[in-house]
Amino acid sequence: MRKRIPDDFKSGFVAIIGKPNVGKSTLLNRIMGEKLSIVSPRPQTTRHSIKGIYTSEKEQIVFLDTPGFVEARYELHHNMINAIESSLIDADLIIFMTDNHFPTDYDERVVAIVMKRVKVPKIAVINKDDLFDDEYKEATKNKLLEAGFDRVVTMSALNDEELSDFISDVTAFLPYSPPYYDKDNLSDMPVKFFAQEIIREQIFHMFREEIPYSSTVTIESFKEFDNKVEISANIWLERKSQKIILIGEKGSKIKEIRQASEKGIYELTGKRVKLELWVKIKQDWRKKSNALKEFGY
Ligand SMILES: Nc1nc2c(ncn2[C@@H]2O[C@H](COP(=O)(O)OP(=O)(O)OP(=O)(O)O)[C@@H](O)[C@H]2O)c(=O)[nH]1
Ligand SMILES: [Mg+2]
Repeated sequence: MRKRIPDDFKSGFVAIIGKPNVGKSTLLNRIMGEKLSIVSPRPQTTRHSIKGIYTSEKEQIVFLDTPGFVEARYELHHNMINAIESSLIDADLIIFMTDNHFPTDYDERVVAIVMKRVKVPKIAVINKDDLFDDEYKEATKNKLLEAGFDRVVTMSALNDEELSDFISDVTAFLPYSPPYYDKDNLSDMPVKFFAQEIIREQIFHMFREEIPYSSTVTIESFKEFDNKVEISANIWLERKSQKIILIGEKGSKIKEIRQASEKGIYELTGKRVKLELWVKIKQDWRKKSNALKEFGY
C-alpha cells in the first residue's frame, strides 16, 4: 500500500543558474549521489537543462541544472539560453551560483536578469570555498545580500558534509505540496541520454580548444539486455581536420574515448557495455538550426 504523504510535505522546482564552470553540475551530482550531469574543468560543459529529482521523507526538490550563461555566438547558444530561461519560468526557487571570482561581467548580468525577471525567492551560493578566505567570503556575501538575495550560503560542492544543511536551506523556501514525481525517479531523461552525455564528457576531458565545443554525440542504436548493453553512437564534428585529431594516431584517442565511456556507462547501468563509435562530419553544425534539431538541442 502507498504510504500517506504527510500534510507538511514540501515540494518544488529549483533552477540552478550561474556563469560557466562555477560547479552547478557538480552540486547536482553530489545532491543526487549519482552522476546525472557531466562535469569538466572547461566552461560551457552542460548544454541541456538536466533534471535531478531529490526525494526524502519530508520533501521533494526537483533541481534543474542549466548551461552556464553564454554569449550567443552560435545558434547552439541561443538554444542553451532558451533552456536557462524556460527553467526560470517554472521555478519555485532560484539558486544563483558563483565562485571565488565574484563579480565578473557574467555574474553581474545574471544577477541583473534574475532580480528583474524572477519574483520567487532566490538563494546565492558562493561555491569553491576551498579557494577563498574569510575576507572574500564576507565581502561577497554582503554584495549578494545587497543585490537582493534572500539568503547567501558558502560551500564547496566537492564536500558532502555541507549537503544536508544546504537541503534544509532550500526546503525552507519551498511551498507545502505533495510530490510531483514518484520517489524512485531520479531524472526524467532516459538512460540513452545519459550514455550520450558520458561519451561527450570524455571528449571534454581529453581535448582542449575547439574539439569539445565542435563535437556532439548521437546514439544510433541502444539495445539493453538483462546483463549487457549494446550501443552504437556517432560523434559529430564540424570539420574534416578535426576528425584526424579526434581519432588519434592509429585510433589511440578514439579507443580511449570508447573505453572510458564504456566504464562510465557500466557504472550507470550496472551492465556489461559494448560500445561502437563512429566519427562523422556535419559542417558547422552549431550554426545550423536543422542540424541542432536533429542533434536534440
Ligand atoms: N576547487 C573546487 N573546484 C570545484 C568545486 N566545485 C566544482 N569544482 C570544479 O569546477 C569545475 C567545473 O564544474 P562543473 O560542475 O562542470 O561546472 P558548471 O557550473 O556545471 O559548468 P557549465 O556546465 O560549463 O556551466 C570542475 O572541474 C569541478 O570539479 C569546489 O567546491 N572547489
Ligand atoms: Mg554544468
